Amino acid sequence: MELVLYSAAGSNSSERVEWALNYKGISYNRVEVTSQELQTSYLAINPFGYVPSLSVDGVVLSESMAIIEYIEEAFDGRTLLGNEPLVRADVRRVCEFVNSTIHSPQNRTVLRFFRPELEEDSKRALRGEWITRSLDKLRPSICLDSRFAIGRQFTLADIFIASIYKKALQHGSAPISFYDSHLNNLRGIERIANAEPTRLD
Ligand SMILES: N[C@@H](CCC(=O)N[C@@H](CS)C(=O)NCC(=O)O)C(=O)O
Repeated sequence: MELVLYSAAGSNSSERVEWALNYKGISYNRVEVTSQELQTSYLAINPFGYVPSLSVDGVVLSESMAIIEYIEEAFDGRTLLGNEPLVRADVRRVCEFVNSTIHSPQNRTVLRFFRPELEEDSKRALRGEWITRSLDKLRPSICLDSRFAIGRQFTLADIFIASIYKKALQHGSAPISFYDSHLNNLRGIERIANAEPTRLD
């Protein structure tokens, strides 16, 4: 099976998929898509104009959550969703919150549409503030049973949370000790740390 991941430096949604693929030990070719290509030639691959996309023997999948669900179903190995239905639902709850509620409104294209008047610095500050406020809401319902976000094992919830927290830091937000600890715990586990895509921080 030939996998090609269309990704972009600094893309939060792509980082989730890369981290999952690396953790599961699935090999793929990574294609870097430039900002210009996103709006031109790449539209033939993904008409949404967003990365990531994953080509599986020429069939293109898009939307990070759908891609990761596919990886989960199509490849054997360690689950990233958990084993129990209730745990899986909880992992999906966190991923959905991060993907839809936290990530989408601070997406560059969304902000450009709704707040075209903002300077780049103001946009960054706003994006960071939105992420940290939302992470505050998430905090009481995660890491209750272990240092992992949900349950007692590493899941997609950890990947989604750690990636969006790093994005807030990249936007210049102040560190949050709870999320620093969560990230450092993940980085303290070799298999997880080795799977983390190249760090921009
Ligand atoms: N819901 C989509 C979001 C994808 C998305 O927002 N991708 C961003 C990078 S993280 C992108 O391609 N942005 C293109 C742009 O801003 O022009 C997913 O989960 O894959």
